[in-house]
Amino acid sequence: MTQDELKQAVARAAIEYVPANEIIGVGTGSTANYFIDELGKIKDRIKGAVASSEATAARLRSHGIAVLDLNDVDFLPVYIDGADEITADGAMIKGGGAALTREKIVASVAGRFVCIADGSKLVTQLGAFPLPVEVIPMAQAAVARQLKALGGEPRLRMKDGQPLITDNGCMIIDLAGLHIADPRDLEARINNIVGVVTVGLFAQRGADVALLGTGDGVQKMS
Ligand code: ABF
Repeated sequence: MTQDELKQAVARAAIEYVPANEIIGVGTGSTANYFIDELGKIKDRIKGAVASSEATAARLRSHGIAVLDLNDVDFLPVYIDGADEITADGAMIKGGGAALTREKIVASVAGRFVCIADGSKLVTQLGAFPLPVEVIPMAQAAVARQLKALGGEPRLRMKDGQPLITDNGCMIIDLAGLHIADPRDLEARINNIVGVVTVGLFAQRGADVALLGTGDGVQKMS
């Protein structure tokens, strides 16, 4: 199976985690897009969704799914999203799609985080994927210096020759060369750097369930 077919398979499998007549949280990225397309087929079974990015909001609306403001929702039974890397205990690196801040916010309100990914995302140790860190633009150089002191190689994420600007008006530093033995500790340390908005380590609150697409079918980790 191709990587896209694996992503489609886990997206279909994730539908069984969508409770009827509820509002759910929806992630960002190509796997999340396949999930949104599947959600469109059962849109009458749900009340609506809270999106983790403008791109996800647009895709949900294109299927006729109501997109709600998180401030109008007290609780989400489930949040379904992809990841760039995930370990067997559910710790993730996220943010390759530049949506890490809203992803972390929506996930924080959800009762259960269901990660959907092709099997290539499963790793024994996080860090091969450069760690995204969303920063306030005026602080990006100062934050980069402090991230370098942590042992990584910081690179400002660019798009069309300019620094990428997120949905929140911020920039992203990708921190390469890390070998993350203690994701929870590193998440806390980077969170404490002045000027950091969000670090793309989802370890203090990781995935409760992971659906991984493999050649042998969808494998469930929980
Ligand atoms: C999103 O899913 C991001 O946090 C992460 O970077 C992305 C993974 O992208 P894809 O599903 O396209 O592999 O949640």
